[in-house]
This record gives sequence, structure tokens and C-alpha cells, in this order.
Amino acid sequence: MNYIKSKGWELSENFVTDERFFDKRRKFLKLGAALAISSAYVMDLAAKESAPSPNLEYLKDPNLQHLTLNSYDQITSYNNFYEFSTNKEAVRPLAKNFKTEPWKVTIDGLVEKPFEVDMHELMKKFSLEERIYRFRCVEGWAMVVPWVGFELSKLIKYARPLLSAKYIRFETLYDPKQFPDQNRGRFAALDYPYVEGLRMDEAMNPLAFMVTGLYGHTLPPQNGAPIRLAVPWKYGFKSIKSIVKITFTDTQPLNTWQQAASNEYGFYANVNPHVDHPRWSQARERVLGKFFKQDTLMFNGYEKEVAYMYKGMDLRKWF
Ligand SMILES: Nc1nc2c(c(=O)[nH]1)N[C@H]1C(S)=C(S)[C@@H](COP(=O)(O)O)O[C@H]1N2
Ligand SMILES: [Mo]
Repeated sequence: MNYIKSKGWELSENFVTDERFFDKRRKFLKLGAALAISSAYVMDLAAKESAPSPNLEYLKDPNLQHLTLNSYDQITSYNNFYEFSTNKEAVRPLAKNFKTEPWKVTIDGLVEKPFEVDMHELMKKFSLEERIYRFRCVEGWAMVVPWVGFELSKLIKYARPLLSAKYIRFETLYDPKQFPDQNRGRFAALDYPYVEGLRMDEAMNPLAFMVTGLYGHTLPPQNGAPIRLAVPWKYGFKSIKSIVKITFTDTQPLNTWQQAASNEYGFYANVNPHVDHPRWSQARERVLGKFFKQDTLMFNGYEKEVAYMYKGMDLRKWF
């Protein structure tokens, strides 16, 4: 289905004041500052959530790059999770009673033997580690997140894919009783279930990470509990939440955002400051909690680790 799924609403953050224009826009800024102050004031009135005490055992990330972490409250109160709502601030309250127990993940397609695994069992299979990753949404906001989980490559080895498997496809839970937007029929924001995919070599890259926790604690529902993907060199929409199915295939999966607007969102979605979105620049980003923008880095700062996978590919074409 590709008929108008109201596309215009997807909001870029590029209207936010850019430091370089600070002086030029003095007049604008008066108004802009007033707006910023009033929204900061409203934010302060909203309940702030401090990080719950850690309940996971994991290997800590030494944070060798000295990245400044976003707070637990920032990461858990401003969310894209359309199954609940297209309003980022509305996701947390709507997700409060999301049921992640019991939770099973189906592994099928081009594998030696398809199977289903219970979430608890899966958690026991792999030792957990922390990964402090930059995160960049295609809309222009960004954050730094201390995820907890395990490398996707470990899960892939455990799944025993066949040599013919060239891609991996992920699917989010479909449950209209729990996800209000899945109940809206043709007025739904997206076609569900939400689908994402990676090429097999991307999936095997040590940076590709399955997330089960945040700040040392079990992942909260608004961030994709009980298990979601984190691919830090790609735009945030690739990092699919609340996964129930993993399928190995020989054809490139049609991911949800590509299906919704293929002229704006592709399969690869590698963070690239030189390739603009048709409706806004991708050169800069605003980190949650900050007023000024900063430059967006090629592959979101992970060029050394991932650029080799795209050698010879025209990144304007394969956006
Ligand atoms: N199932 C599902 N996964 C999803 C989304 C969604 O709407 N549904 N939104 C994506 C987008 S656009 C972003 S930016 C990130 C947001 O993750 P966060 O809320 O943990 O910051 O989740 C991604 N994964
Ligand atoms: Mo996003």
C-alpha cells in the first residue's frame, strides 16, 4: 500500500537555531529564545525519570572516546515508536503497561532449522556488554546512549543461517490490543508490522548490536523492550524495536520507511552529512538537551569501522 500515508508530518529538527546564524538572526532569535524558554519550562514541569538502579550484569564500556551521555530521562521521554504514537512525548505514557512477558522470538527463513526461542533463554545464551553509541535520527536529532546487550553476530551464529542467506529481516510485534496505531486501519501512520533489514555483512559487523538494556537496567518499553536493534552508523529508523521475528533471506527486505516513502528513505540509510534528505539538510544535528547544533559525522562517526562495506557504492544512489 503506497497511497498517501500523510507524509508531510514527519518533522525535521532543522528549524532549530543554528549557531552559525546566531548573529544574523538576532531578531528572529528573540522570538526563538522565548519559544525555547517556554518549552524548556514545560519540559521541567513534566515528570523527570531518573535511571532505575542497575539490574543487569554486564561488561562496562570504558568509553574511550569520552562521549557525553544523554540522561536516562532524555533517552526515555523523547521517542519514535509509531505503534504507540507519532508524538514523541506521548510514547512513554502510552507504553507504560506494554507486556513483554512472555516474549518469544521466531528465527526462520534460510536457516538449518527454524525455531522459536524464549526471551529469558536468549538472555542466558549470551553474556551482556555495554555499548556507548552515538544515535542519529533521520529527522536531525541525536543522542549518546549507553545500551546493554550483545553483538548481533552472536545471535546469527546461534541461528545457523545457510550460505544462501544474504540478508536478515526483522519484524516488530503486531498486537493492535497493545499498539494503538495498529488499530487505526487506513488512518494508521505506517503499514504494520514494522520491518527492517540489513545485508549479512552489515549484520555481522561487530558494531551491530542487539539491545536488551539501557543504563544497566532492563530496556524500558518506549525504547523497544524487550529486544531491539542498534546500528549506530545508520539513521535511527533502522534500529527496529520490540522484535518478534528474525528471517534470513536471499532478497533485500522492503523496510517500512522505504515502503512508506521510497524517494525519502532507502534500505541502507547510512548516516551521511553530504547526502541531504529531500526536505532538509543532513549536515548538522541537535543533540537532545542542547540548544546549538553540531556537525553530523560521516557514518555517524563510525567510518573506520564500517566504510569498507560500501566501497565502490554510490552513496547518493544507495541512500
Ligand atoms: N517498531 C518500531 N521501531 C522503531 C521505530 C518505530 O516507530 N517502530 N522508530 C524508529 C526511529 S525513526 C527511531 S529514531 C528510533 C528511536 O529510538 P528511541 O525511541 O529508542 O530513541 O527507533 C526506530 N525503531
Ligand atoms: Mo528516526
